[in-house]
Amino acid sequence: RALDITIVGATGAVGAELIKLLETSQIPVSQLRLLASRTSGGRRLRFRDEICIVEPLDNIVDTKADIAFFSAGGAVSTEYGPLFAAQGTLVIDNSNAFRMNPDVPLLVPQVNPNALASRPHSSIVANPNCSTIQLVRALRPLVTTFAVRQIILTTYQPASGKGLKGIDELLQGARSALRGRASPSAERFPLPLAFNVIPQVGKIASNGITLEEIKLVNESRKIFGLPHLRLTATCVRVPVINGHSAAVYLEFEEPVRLERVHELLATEPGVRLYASGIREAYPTPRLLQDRAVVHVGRVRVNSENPCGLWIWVVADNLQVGAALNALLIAKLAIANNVICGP
Ligand code: A2P
Ligand code: 11C
Repeated sequence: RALDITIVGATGAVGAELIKLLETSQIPVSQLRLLASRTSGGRRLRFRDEICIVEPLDNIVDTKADIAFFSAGGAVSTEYGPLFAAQGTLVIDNSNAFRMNPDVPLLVPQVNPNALASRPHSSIVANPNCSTIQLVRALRPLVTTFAVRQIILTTYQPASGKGLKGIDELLQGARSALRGRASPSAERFPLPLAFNVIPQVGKIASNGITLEEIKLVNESRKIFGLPHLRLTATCVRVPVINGHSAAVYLEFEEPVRLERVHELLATEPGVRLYASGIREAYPTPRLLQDRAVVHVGRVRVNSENPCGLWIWVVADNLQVGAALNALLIAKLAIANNVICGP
């Protein structure tokens, strides 16, 4: 049957991707409700053959739908997510609000689909952080085939991680710098991002680790069901508009054979491998061609340690890392018959 779908945060960077992906998906939609802040109330957005009028979230009384996608930040999800869920709506939440709640599946359909075998009691399913999604999708065949001793990575995260305003701040900063003007003050980032590299994504805790670095560890452990997985990261903001990159070092218990790694990555659904004899060069965020897959290149064994492997992972954070994963969660929920609430 056709579904009633709500998108909270419909005017944002992830919301816009979600509307585009939903439009071309096979999901039958009887009603699409688009919600955002008061400033966007009355905006008109096209969906398939219809024009939808954006409504302010805080005007909403009726929170019943088959599925509500939330992508308006943690505070909005915390306040409104449970209200929608209490009405029988399946909430697919893109924020950090519920991810580590034991009654909320943290789902990457290509990696841990069984986490949504039945409807969660909370009626909420969490979409992981964008940098986690591309990481676990690239690591899945390696982590499930070999014994991993530890994983060390550095991420290179773009302005779009901070939404449309983040992209705007980068572009404005770049324009000012090119005109020889003083940089506008940083609002979305800790420092001006244009022509800069900032080793901080999210708040820094008292132990010196940032929130983004903590999310990568905790979320990867939950998704893989490996609570003791040894993973550590440095997350860096770079002046790129869109597309996360990560340099990932894996150390295994045994020496690793490059041909076997190639085989595993080349046959992993939704992963595109760049390796000699398979595809030339390596992926970069600006020039990504297929934005629906995870791109892996620079695959090499550590010449100083045969148990060590480096890979370079790039993906569209708004699509693979957010909207597409949310849509695939919805498709899995439909296929598993867990849409209907109490
Ligand atoms: P709006 O565009 O009206 O501000 P982004 O991540 O690109 O910054 O987008 C954030 C999304 O979340 C936007 O759709 C934004 O709406 C929405 N949003 C932000 N704050 C609220 C709020 N308090 N209530 C509802 N939607 C919100
Ligand atoms: C960033 N990864 O690049 C963040 C954005 O927990 O969903 C996504 C935050 C989250 O700033």
